[in-house]
Amino acid sequence: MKIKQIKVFICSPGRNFVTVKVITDSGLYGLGDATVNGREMAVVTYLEEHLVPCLIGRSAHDIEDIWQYLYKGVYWRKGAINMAAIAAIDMALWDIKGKVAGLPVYQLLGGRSRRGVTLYAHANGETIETTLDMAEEHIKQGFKAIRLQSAVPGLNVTYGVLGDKKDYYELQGNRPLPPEEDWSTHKYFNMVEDLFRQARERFGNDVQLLHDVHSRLTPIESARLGKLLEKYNLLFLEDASMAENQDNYKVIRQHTTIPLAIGETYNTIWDCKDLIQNQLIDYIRVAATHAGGITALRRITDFASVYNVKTAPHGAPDLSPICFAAHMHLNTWAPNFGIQEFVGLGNEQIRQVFQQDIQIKDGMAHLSDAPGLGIEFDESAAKEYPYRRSYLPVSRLEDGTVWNW
Ligand code: EZ4
Ligand code: CO
Repeated sequence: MKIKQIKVFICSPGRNFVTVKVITDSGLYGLGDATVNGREMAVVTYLEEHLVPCLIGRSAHDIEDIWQYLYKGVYWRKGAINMAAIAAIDMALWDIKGKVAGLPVYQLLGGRSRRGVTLYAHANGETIETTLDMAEEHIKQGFKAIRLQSAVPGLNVTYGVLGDKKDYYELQGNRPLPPEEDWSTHKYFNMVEDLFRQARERFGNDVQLLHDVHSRLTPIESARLGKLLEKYNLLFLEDASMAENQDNYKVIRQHTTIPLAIGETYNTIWDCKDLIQNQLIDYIRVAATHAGGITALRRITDFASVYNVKTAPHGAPDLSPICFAAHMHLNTWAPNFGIQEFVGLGNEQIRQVFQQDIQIKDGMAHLSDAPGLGIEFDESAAKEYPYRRSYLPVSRLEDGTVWNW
């Protein structure tokens, strides 16, 4: 079964997605997600100009060989654009293999390890009270784990919070240039403990709580935050600090037992190797789209299991439903799965373009037994939503210094 054609699509059903369709001479095809938020066209060009010509005529069954060929063969290893392109091809090939076998991909990985996939929902608001009102809605719907993000008083916009202007990065409006947002660590510390204290007062101890720092703190500041929040019993603290230097997490670990999670921007196992093998983190959050597909995530997952690190795949809206499907198969299989981030199954336009049968019940997600990844992509619906250039925000300290967004 040979690869006959590879199509690359970019569409914007509310936000931009890059989708790859690998078509074989048997007529079977597979789908993959190659979206890199804010840099979409770089991946489209990279695929069309550099990867696709090398793949026509190869056996669609050689998933591992194709992965190695694209990874080792490029010489310029790693990188967000390169790894997203490899990831999309890889997902599509797993999709094809599942369709040939007549089995969902999780069966090819080793079968089911659990009844369903536990999700955590997002609650965010302009005040602590409205954040907790949203959390209460999720709890009523059956969610057992909630990420809390609340606006920092005195800052123009806060990461993860839908501001007055509704200009939240998740929506991707008309953004000819990156918007800019303020950051103040001092003001953040004045808010964040109250958020979790009030959450525990209101909801008690059963619900699992999470928080995303979005890399705004230095390691010693993260350590201080970890100590402050230990008594509120978080499932994990996400992206407490940047970890290009993986030793940063040693500083945090020396001071606090708060569980730590990181990895949504990572592209390969090498970005998290030290963090995992030194047991400096508790959850690895790599995404199939950004870290090299199902083949790469399976490898990272097995490596992490040796060191008691669980998986908690990134689940933001800029990962397409194809990536979510890939995560669902990995999560259903992985013996060391932890939790899946979840922001809903997309708006009406997204569900028109990407069709899949995933059931959400009592805070868990369940796959159908459709073969492959179990997702369809409607090419003509996608054409109705043309690409629009859009950027993630840039962060600055109050004196104008560029900071981590
Ligand atoms: O900011 O996916 O946990 N989720 C996140 C995300 C990221 C976006 C960046 O494209 O941190 O919201
Ligand atoms: Co995050």
